Amino acid sequence: MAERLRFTFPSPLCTIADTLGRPELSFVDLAKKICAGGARLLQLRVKDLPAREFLAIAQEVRTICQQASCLLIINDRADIALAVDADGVHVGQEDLPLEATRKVLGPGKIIGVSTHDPAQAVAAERGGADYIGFGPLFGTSTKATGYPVRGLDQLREIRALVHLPIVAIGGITAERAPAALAAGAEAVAMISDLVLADDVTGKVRETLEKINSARQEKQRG
Ligand code: TZP
Ligand code: MG
Repeated sequence: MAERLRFTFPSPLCTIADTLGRPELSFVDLAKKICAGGARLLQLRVKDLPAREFLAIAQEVRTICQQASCLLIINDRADIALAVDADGVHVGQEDLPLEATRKVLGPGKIIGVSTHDPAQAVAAERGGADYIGFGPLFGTSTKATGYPVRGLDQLREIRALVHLPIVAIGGITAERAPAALAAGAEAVAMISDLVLADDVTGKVRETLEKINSARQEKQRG
């Protein structure tokens, strides 16, 4: 396989736009609120809608993200990512496999793969993923992953095993984000802590500030 350029996350915060728990919000409004908080990385996660509705939402979110200089990753669907010229796709272990996803998207797009154990992480790296998701890091009620909570020690193990950037996911809050980053994740993905906040924009901003101040404190030693 040809060597790929190393991908780096444009932000340590991977916001996930999923209206789960906020039925009064549209995906487009949610994406606007997230971008207004300074997000530079947004994954659009649309479950349970027909493909053409997902496509229409993705098209609008594409424009919002472009205006905000925010990278757009489409969850699950390589075809939709390609159709709206998103920056990439995030696939799980039950979605189209990595090799087929790369065939659909070509070499120029970012592919992230959800992993839950060392074998999956290594397979994603060998298969040419640009980054991996790892989790569930902490307990979460947002998704029944079928995997036990992994915790910070296993995240450290995965960090030592693969060279790809890692985004930790599952039960991450603004308060817990610095610990996940300190354990070796380059980014943290968050759904409920952001999306269920009364003020989504303020929550994104506050989370970014918490991450930045934890980093500065660490640098000061
Ligand atoms: N994959 C592993 S855990 C999870 C996904 C999609 C849910 C993350 O949601 P939350 O609300 O940030 O725990
Ligand atoms: Mg998926």
